[in-house]
Amino acid sequence: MNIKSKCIYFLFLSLLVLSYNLCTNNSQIPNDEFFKYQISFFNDGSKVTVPRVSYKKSPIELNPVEGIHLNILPAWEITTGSADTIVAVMDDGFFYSHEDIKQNLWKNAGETGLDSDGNLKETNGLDDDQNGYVDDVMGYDFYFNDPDPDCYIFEGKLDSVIAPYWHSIPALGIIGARGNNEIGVAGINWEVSMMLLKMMAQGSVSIKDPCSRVPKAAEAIRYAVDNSARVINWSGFVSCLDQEKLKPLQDAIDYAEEKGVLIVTGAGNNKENIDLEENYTFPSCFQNENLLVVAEIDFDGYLYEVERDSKYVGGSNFGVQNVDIAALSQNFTTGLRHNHSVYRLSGGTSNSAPVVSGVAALIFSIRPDLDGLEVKEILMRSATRLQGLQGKVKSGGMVNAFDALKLAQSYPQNQ
Ligand SMILES: [Ca+2]
Ligand SMILES: [Ca+2]
Ligand SMILES: [Ca+2]
Ligand SMILES: [Ca+2]
Repeated sequence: MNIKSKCIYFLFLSLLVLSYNLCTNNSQIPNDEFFKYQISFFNDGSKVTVPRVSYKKSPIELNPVEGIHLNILPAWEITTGSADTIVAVMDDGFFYSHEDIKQNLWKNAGETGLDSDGNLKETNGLDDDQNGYVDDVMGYDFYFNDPDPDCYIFEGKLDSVIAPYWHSIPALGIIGARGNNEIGVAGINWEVSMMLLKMMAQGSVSIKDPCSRVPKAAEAIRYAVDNSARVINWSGFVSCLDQEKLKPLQDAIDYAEEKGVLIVTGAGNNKENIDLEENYTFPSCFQNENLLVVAEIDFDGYLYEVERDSKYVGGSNFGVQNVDIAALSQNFTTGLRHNHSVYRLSGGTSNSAPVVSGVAALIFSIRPDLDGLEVKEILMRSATRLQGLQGKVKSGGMVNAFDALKLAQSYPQNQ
């Protein structure tokens, strides 16, 4: 883009924001540096150029169809989230010192402060809140069975030789990068409490027995439920099809369902119909009412497909029985590069699921009396129906933050 077209582009963006302000008297445009690139959250159907990453010139032109966005600006008129809402994030490990994430992390109140000997509860080697886990102040590392849900996927960290793992970083930013703090991006929730549950659902390490992850995932879900999470985002799966070995996971999801905890998962990226038994993936294909399975759409409103000239093959999974709703996955959000906080364009159903988790958390921030099944119903009913999703996902629609919050406001009170 030359200087002139850059100027026109930024002038256009300023006008877009200004005209939106004038039309709605809106004061909720966040001041975050890269909000202008977050067109998955809000756009007016104009072509925009977005960098793929924040640290070098790598523009990509995105051409959204009008109306294909999260519709977040009017939603932020109603709420920008609350630190009282706990969202558990299950993933492979966390770069929790990211500059735009660290402010919105859950702190276990029972493991903070001083114990009776004057030692810090978070490092005293004791299970101060007697929840079964020692020093679990920000969540837990179920993979290595320690309280630090770090982003290293090999035991002993080996910081100097092993790059930290990045998979969870966009999910955290989409759900809850701190908004309106002048740095980075705005999460769907400007404030929220994200609980970090490391369980290595997927990743670059080959595992001899994929079912070995099942008990860790089950334990993570039970931890989230027992420690007051309202939503669990699991942008992953277990590559296990053995029903007997899957039983602990099924039991844990049943337990979450009993307690009204919503579990949001990505549909997967194999461009397959996961209603067919040969394509089943878990947990997405369990039949629990508290599971919300998310497909990925492109800016044209159709299921995402990898470009035909790409060397990769793939696209969003679908299935009118097992996939519930869709969301844009190409979000400009938090990233990680050599232990540094960066920002980048995300993709894949791992990054459409947290969009739905983020909106669920917004709903809980104004309606903490609802349970996860009711919030799922609100998300399904308020989804924007799209022609490209008919016969592909159960709701036939993509998540719409403003419509979801409007419906949540009028949803009957629980007695
Ligand atoms: Ca504890
Ligand atoms: Ca402790
Ligand atoms: Ca650890
Ligand atoms: Ca920010």
